[in-house]
Amino acid sequence: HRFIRVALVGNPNSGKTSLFNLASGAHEHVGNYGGVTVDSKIGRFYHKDYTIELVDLPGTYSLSAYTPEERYVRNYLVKEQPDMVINVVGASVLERNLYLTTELMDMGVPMVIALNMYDELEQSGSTFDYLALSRMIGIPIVPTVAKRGQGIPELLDEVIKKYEGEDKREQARIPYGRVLERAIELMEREFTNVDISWLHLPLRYLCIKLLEGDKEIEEMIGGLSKRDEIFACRDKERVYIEKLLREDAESAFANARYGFIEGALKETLIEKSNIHNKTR
Ligand code: BGO
Repeated sequence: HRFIRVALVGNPNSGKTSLFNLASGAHEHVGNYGGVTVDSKIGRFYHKDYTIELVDLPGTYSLSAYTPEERYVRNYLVKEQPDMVINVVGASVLERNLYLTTELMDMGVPMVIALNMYDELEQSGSTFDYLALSRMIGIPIVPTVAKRGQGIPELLDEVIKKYEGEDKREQARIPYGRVLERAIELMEREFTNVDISWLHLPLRYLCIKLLEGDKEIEEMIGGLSKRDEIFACRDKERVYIEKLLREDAESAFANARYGFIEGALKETLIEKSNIHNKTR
């Protein structure tokens, strides 16, 4: 009998609470994971031969360190290292919801996407080739209607499959474009021979966040002996990015994420109002 620790991450109103209640509802144990201003529920239940511990994290639009919710979710993922994340994505507001997905991808957390409110998507008359998106990003996507419990067993099956390594795909990297990729690469070089394994974060993520000016990540690496060189490179690259792209680094990364989402949806989502245009 195996034990899988799963964290639910998603925007407010994506249906996380419904999914949590339906999945863990009538079962064993509901407790609290302590937090000062925000906290999260824990449920434990069985699925097939597994005990699944599900943590419902606070709803959040992003994983920057601006709001208590954002900080809490990011710290939870870094410190608690759940075996798997279920990213709950509201199907009717895909573009906005997928922003968080791109941040989770940067963090390199293993995840499965619950494409929730699938009923609303179907009713809207739009068609979404979510399997094509899944192939594009290398992440399983399972349609769910959380408030009715639909799709939840299939979602948990995917969690187990991924946990057991049956899904051999690598999660895709968000491509940030020539200018930002070059800055990331130069930052990564600054970390040559620097041990960052204790941070439990991918180097690429660290470099992206430093370039974005993330204060929490900056503090995390403040004790490194090479900190001065790293920060000097960061400062230089931020100026360079702003000069070339005519926007600050933080906006440049955010816009590149939205650009990736827009491109991915252009190929996979036909909204009803657009069907006429696209099929001609
Ligand atoms: C109300 N499909 C549809 N159509 N709705 C869903 C689904 C789904 O798959 N899943 C959840 N909802 P939360 P967060 C409500 O509460 O789980 C609905 O914030 C209402 N309430 O029922 O709370 C769900 O935890 C009165 O809707 O999300 C809920 O992520 C009128 O989406 C809402 C209409 O779900 C948010 C809706 C008194």
